[in-house]
Amino acid sequence: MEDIKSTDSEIFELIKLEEKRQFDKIRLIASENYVSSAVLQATGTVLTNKYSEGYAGKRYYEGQQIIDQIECIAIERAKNLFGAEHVNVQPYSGSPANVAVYLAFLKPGDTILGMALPHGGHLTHGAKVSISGKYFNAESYALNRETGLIDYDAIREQALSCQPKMIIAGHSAYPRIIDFERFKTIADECGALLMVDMAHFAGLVAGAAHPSPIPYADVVTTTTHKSLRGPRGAMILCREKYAAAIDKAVFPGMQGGPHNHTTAAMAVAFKEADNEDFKDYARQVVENGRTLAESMMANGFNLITGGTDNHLLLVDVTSKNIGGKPAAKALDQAGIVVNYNAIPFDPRKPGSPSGIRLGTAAVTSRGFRRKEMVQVGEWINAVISEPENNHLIAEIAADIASFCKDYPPPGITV
Ligand code: DSN
Repeated sequence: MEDIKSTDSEIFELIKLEEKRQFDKIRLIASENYVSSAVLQATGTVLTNKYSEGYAGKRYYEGQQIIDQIECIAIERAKNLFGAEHVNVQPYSGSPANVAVYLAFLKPGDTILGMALPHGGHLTHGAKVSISGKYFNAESYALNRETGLIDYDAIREQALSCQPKMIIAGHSAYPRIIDFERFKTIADECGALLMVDMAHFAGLVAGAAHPSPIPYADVVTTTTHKSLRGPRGAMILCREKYAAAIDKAVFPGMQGGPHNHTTAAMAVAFKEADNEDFKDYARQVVENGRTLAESMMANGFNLITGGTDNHLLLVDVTSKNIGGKPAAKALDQAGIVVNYNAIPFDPRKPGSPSGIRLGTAAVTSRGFRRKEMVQVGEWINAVISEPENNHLIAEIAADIASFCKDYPPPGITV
């Protein structure tokens, strides 16, 4: 960092402060993680200097002797890790990856059916404010009002009635495992393609701690930076018969030159994910989710669906006489970083919803296990029970900063 320091001390200081924030706080945002130093190093290389529109062996600029090799390695590693027939590693992130899939298979005005945003779906699964809701006839499915679970019978009925061209499974805030086979049966019955967005749980799939959608879905998208613990980026995995359509949709359909430094960092992350240590990590992420759920419920919190099967928990905090937003703000002050989140059928507005979302991918990367997760649950309860007790919050923040010193995360040496 010496060169940043001398060229731009202002940005240098801010990077150091963010590094310290990530070290000192308990990061429970379900989509975040800590990447390794190796992944960080790959993102900060001269690969950022190169333009490479096209694909290996078919580029529109010369000088691709090295980039072609890097992209091919990333693709082969992703194919092996997930058992996919074809992979495109060029999408800049999850939203462009999803839109590229729509571009490959849909025409404006076609019907798509995805999980409703307030029920845990992603913006790009058909939310009206997103391009997916503006350019397509986006229908959305709700969760079961009583259980908070996906209601496959209701989705089947809705799909048979609205005849979507594509059904989207996957989520940003659903704490349970999805029955991909059931989704495929529904899609086949109404003649739809099945897309699975596995961004949140891709690391669990890679680590064999979650069922894989690959055998069932026509196409799978994922970011690479959540539970998969790679750089900010995304990929699309599909059957060979869709390879040409997907590649054409990503480039030239959606994007220009791929971010080669990101592609290299992805390759490094896929190598890191392809071993027994990563399997242990993925299992521990799920185990930590279960422990945190138990600890939260023992402290009187209401968990949507009554628990978790993956890395995330959705907690209705209103029984503690607080909304999701003030709860998240108080937790942040205390050194526990979460996001406020709508719960299914939330009676409150999205800007001030009933819930908070918690995730265990990042804290598991820094070595938290059962004892630590129980302690985290206790701290969350203490803060949410007295969100205006500034003295208590300052005390907990100091305890957390001291506690975190014993759990140095990957990629940070403070
Ligand atoms: N923003 C991500 C999340 O937090 O789930 C989804 O893209």
